[in-house]
Amino acid sequence: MMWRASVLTLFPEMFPGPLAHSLAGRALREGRWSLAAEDIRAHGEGRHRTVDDTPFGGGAGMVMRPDVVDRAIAAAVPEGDPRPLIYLTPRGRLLDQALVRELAAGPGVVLLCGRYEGVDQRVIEARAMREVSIGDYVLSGGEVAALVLLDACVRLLPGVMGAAESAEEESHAAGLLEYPHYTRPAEWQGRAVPPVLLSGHHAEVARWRREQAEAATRERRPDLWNRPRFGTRMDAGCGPA
Ligand code: 9D3
Repeated sequence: MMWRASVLTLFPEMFPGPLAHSLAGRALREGRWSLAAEDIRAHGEGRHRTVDDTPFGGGAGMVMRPDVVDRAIAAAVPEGDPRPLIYLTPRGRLLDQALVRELAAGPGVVLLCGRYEGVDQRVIEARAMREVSIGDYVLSGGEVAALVLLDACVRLLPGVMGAAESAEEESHAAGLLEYPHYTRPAEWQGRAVPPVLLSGHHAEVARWRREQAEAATRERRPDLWNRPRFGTRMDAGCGPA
């Protein structure tokens, strides 16, 4: 079956947005995945279609009502739908490539985008939502985070990327930053390409790239560098003490 994404949002016009202009957009037109955006406001209360109210206990901002969010979910998701329901929130677990792979391997996703201060906790619990954040910075709502999650998942779907790139993904993305890239011209504004890349010595090129990747990871991402990596025999006690 096709991988299916449903997005619950107050801004359905934000979808597919930038995804229409990339690999994901071509795959969407080719029917390799589907996208449905459900307008939460269509399920709002009263003549003004109210979706939010003031927080119990006081404090700044507004909270999305559980009854409104629940009706939007009920309208978008039939009983027994196997897709995980994911609430994009700064309180969630960090999105990483392992979670992306897990979601891409499943039947699809239902994404709830919050606005204001967020969604009433009771509907999060009642609907057993998984809570996901895309990083430690403040966005104005969940929509851009939903677009990030979808882009990351869709490029892993069968037939979306070339087989070569997919294989690359499997072997290479194992915890190192990439080496730097160069193309023509060989000299530009007085800057030469590293000579080893023009040498034709494939083994030396491979060694230089690995060294560059390791140096960049050590300097820029000590969190990745100090994480146990497979294929380095770190696990066999060959790493730093
Ligand atoms: C005033 C306190 N804010 C917490 C830092 C509240 C708040 C900030 C931002 C409440 C909601 C939001 C909107 N953000 C998202 O909906 C969001 C998000 C994010 O801001 N950063 C990283 N990942 C995500 S996923 C959804």
